[in-house]
Amino acid sequence: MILGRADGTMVQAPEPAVHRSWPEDGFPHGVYGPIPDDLTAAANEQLDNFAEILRSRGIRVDRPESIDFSQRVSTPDWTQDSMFGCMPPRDVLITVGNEILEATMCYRSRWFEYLCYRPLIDSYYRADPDMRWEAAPKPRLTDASYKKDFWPEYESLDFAQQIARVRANDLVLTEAEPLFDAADIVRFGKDLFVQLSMVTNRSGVDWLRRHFPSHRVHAVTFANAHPVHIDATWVPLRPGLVLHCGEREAEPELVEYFKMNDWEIVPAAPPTMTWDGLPRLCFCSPWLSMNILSLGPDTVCVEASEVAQMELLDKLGFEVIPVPFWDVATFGGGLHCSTVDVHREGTLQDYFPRRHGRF
Ligand code: ABU
Repeated sequence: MILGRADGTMVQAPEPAVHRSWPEDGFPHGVYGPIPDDLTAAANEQLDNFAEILRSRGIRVDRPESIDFSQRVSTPDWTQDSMFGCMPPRDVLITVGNEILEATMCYRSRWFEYLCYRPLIDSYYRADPDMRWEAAPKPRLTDASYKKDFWPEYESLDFAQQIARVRANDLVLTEAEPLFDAADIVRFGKDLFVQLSMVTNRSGVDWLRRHFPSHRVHAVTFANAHPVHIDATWVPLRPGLVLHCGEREAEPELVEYFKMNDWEIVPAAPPTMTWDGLPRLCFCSPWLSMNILSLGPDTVCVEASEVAQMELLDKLGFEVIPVPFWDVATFGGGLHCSTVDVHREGTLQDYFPRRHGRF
């Protein structure tokens, strides 16, 4: 596994893809800078503890290299006043079979984040002659990639209007070029489900479809007004069992596809964490409670205070490993977000022999 680091993470400088505003914590919109040291130290402590838990299970844990995320970065097309960090490697990298793919990303602050992982990827590539190392086309991220004045207009809509926009994928990204975050992809063997979101557009899904011709690549949406990554919404637990954030309704056609292929859809337990209780400068939701890391078909790592989630998984027959992790949320996610599984045992399976509608 690769496990991220909190060091040097920034509240990033303003950019068109994202709107950040935490006036009560000293970061009103437009203000950027390093996340305070006390938050970074607390997150690193939990990350290091998680690394030890994984190692105690015989898992090799590799860590990325932090770089100076406070630096201004530019391409011939734009200049961005800061980078972000390297805590959620899941956003940047995905392993499919013997391939590691670097995602396009769509934040200018994250355009260069792949550099943190290059030493690791290079070492895997040299060690394994069968490994495929791929990078999706680096996007230009000119203003043409973003809808102008999207955020104030979108925030003025009510929930129903926002969900209509989500379902139509009429969000901040245009279709000027393929864009996706790796964490919007969830793997169910031969089927890859890709969430259309604030960070993934239809062109990105189309690129993935052409890139993985041996897989079935499906674009999906959920009733989440701020969709960013699928891994706290639709989470495979083991063959035939998927965990669903019931608050974020799935498309009926997706539900039917799973049911007709004999999958059980289990609603996740309500989070113990509340919106008010989230750590400072956190841009994730309490649904990180279901952002679990599966170590195999019988074993899952779950945030240690998410008692209801742990009980649910215990009842479903899993060995549950509690891992304290809420301090990491500020840095971009939970147990799944913070990791990339580089190597797993097993072979490619087709879990969906029956077709349905567009699936
Ligand atoms: N990858 C983080 C997802 C967080 C959320 O959906 O609430």
